[in-house]
Amino acid sequence: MSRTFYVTTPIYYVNDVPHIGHAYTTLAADVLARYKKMQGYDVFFLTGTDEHGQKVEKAANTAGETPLELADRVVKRFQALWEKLNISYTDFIRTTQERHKKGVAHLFEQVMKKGDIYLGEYEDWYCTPCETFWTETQLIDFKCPDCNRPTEKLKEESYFFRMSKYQQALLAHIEANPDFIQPKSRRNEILAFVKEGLRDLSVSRTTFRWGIPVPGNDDHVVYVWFDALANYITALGYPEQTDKLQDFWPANVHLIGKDILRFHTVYWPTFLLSAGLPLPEKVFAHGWWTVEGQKMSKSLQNVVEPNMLIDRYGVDAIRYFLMREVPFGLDGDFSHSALVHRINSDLANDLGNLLNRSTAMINKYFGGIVQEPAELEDLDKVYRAKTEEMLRQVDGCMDDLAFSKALQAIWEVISAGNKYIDETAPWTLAKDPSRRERLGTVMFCVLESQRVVYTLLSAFMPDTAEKGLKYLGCDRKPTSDQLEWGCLQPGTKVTKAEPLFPRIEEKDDL
Ligand code: ME8
Repeated sequence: MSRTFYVTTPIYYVNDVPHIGHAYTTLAADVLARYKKMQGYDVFFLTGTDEHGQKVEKAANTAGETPLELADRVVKRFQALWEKLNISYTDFIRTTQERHKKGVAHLFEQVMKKGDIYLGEYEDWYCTPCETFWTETQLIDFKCPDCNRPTEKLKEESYFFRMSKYQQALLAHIEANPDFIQPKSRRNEILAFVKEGLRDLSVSRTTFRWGIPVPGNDDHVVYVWFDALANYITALGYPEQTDKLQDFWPANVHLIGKDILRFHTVYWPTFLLSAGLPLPEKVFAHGWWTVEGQKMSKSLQNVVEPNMLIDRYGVDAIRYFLMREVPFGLDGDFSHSALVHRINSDLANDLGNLLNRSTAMINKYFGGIVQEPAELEDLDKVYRAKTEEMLRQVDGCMDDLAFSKALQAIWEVISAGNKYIDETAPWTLAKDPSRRERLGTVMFCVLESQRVVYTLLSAFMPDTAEKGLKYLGCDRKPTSDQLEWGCLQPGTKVTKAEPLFPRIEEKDDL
């Protein structure tokens, strides 16, 4: 039986067009999905859009469209961006799809049957951008404690979910599963929140219509977060006991931004506990991107538009930068100078140069043909060991979702490659006919190490990896059995590489 791996992104609201923050989460999921696929896992990678709720209804009114027209239009923007960013998702769920609506209604009924949903009345402060109710004591100057925007007092009849009933069970689960919420700082934050006690949660609305009707009471629509979170199972066919649901639920990891941690680690698990479904294995909350030191916001007009970046710098430069620049889990800053610096130093200089000089040399010395290596000398052995050690390191990093650290480990081997060439000085060996076998061995080592590097990089930079491997004469789809030293076949024809990443002059970039 094959091993399965299920990774999800948040489903994005359609009242906003995609920006670099959305691209970040989806890209991280893609890198993980590609890595796991390469490792032989049967991967299900889910993304999609969150199309119900007051926020979307309001945005549609402002735009003079129906909510569905707005959603249809914006969804295309998301899907086009994911294509451009080379995102290999398995399924794209929209919460307005029948399959989803049916699943949400069923989940709601299940929780109701359990006696965990009751009708009551709500009077509290509501933050529309966050779609969240707050008590008066939670407000800060009557503003939302999460986003600092004004709240309004709402009174409505509402269905409530007995979240309080699951406080102890959730606490026990978090305590028994140290990896359930990551990183650790986020886990501590949620532990403290749950320990303070959980209030019952309003899970329906009557003040607007744009949502899934509550089963048996059309005056209410299901609360948008109850609706949205269920996407992780409705996409697998829930409530039908499909093979997909059996194979992939519980998810291995929900990737989210830190802004929606509580929804994923308190609301969602308690809904699942009530419905008698297993909890996801891990919820990982990454940090927040600012832009040139400032919060990204429409009013500041500093929203970083990924399409424009990809057109300007190329998709893999952006993929590399986002994964490399900031340790996953921490906040980070996006700046053009940092991006240009990474492209020039890591991609053009380190990665590109190594490929250029080594493929040029083998063409010059051996007509591009890989030679049978002789016995390895100490320098070669150290280089080989470093390459093999990188494989172990990257594997550990990917388990921890430490993408930046994984790339760092790969770049150490790339730097070691450039140093290896300097130390073995193939141009000197080439002058001495008696050292021809040694020269062939040196060439073998530097090409073989890069073959392993590009195979690993296929998770991060799929197009670049494909190009690199092609130059190296390997055009098989990267799989884990190629993640070892010694796969490069003597006799392989290596092509002299064109620069993979041209250098960018800072002044060109204004
Ligand atoms: O919250 N830095 O959707 P959303 C990093 N529909 N990541 C960012 C970011 C930034 N500056 N801005 C946004 C919703 N993100 C709900 C989710 S899931 C069942 C429902 C990313 O469109 C990050 O992943 O507001 C964050 O969690 C997500 O976009 C919020 O997207």
